[in-house]
Amino acid sequence: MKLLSILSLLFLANITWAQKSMPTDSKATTETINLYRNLMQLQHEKLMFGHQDDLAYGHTWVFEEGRSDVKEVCGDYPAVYGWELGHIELGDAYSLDSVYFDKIQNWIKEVYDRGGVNTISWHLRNPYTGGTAWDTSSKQAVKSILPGGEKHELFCTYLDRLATFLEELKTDDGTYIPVLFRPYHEHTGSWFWWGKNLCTPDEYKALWRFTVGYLQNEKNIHHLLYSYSTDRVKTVDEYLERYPGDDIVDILAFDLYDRGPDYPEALRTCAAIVTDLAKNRNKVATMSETGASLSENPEWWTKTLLEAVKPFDLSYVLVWRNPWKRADHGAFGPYKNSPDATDFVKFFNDPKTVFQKEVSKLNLYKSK
Ligand code: BMA
Repeated sequence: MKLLSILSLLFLANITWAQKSMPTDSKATTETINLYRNLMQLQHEKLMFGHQDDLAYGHTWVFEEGRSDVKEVCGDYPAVYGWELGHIELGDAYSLDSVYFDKIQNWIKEVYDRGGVNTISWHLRNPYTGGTAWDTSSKQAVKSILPGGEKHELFCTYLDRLATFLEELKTDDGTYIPVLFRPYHEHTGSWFWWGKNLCTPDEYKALWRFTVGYLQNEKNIHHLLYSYSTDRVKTVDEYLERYPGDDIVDILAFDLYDRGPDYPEALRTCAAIVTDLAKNRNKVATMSETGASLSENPEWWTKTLLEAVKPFDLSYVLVWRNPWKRADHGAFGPYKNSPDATDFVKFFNDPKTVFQKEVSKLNLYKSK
């Protein structure tokens, strides 16, 4: 009885605390503040499920209104949706994954209307070399786009185009739709031009600070929650080495793919680091990208992923895309009759996980 009352007091304290928290942008819109507070609260109880490009295409289809591989397996859409803006900086009509940006805007609105959560990643081209996000041929890229650098003006045009896309994320009555923005991710590795061996910690932090300042002050954008997202790390120091600051980051995140037997342990290490930091710094914690070879591991959803993350207060886990172009890579989500489909239904039915129908009832954009 005593233990129960202590637990309920702790639970109430979490709710009160969460509902008083503020995102870092002092001009954040009401819906953005509400989303932040509700994410803060929900992470103590539930785990939302997310899927990249879920509404855009799937294992064997592309651009079919209403379709979703996840829904075809478990009867419900995800709660969280990842969208990718690579090539928006070029002024192109569609992304590096061949998805039209105006369609992405419509899906973001649809998700918002249903009470789901949208998150945006950005594999932007290398402004220094003109190559892809994976062009790591020069260590000058980040330095060159900071104020005073030779590519600074070009980089500002990239941010201008990004800002135009974000500015258009409005409902019919003009309410801005909050999104979780996750730029310059996996920077603890060195496969993107903003990665660890390609710039100094100070340059990386300056890139973040310039980006946030530009979007907020020059572009007047105040419907973003900023997500700092490393790749696999082993220590708190490694996680924080390039952290741009509590004053501009709302969400502490990590990406971690299952590439072998050390995955559950690595996942527990990352989840412990990120959730502890989030608790102490009053932030939201997420697993912003994951995925596995599901044909080799058909019970991955419950036996590996859920088992490892269950003890931690993570807001969501998002699995990467189910590409329709076979050459890209395998599907990281389930699809109809996929080898992991039965296990995914168990994952869906677990009381811990949250999908679209449940998230709709939570009113994440309303004040509690
Ligand atoms: C990667 C892969 C690529 C894709 C990129 C951006 O992880 O899925 O095929 O172009 O993300 O979405």
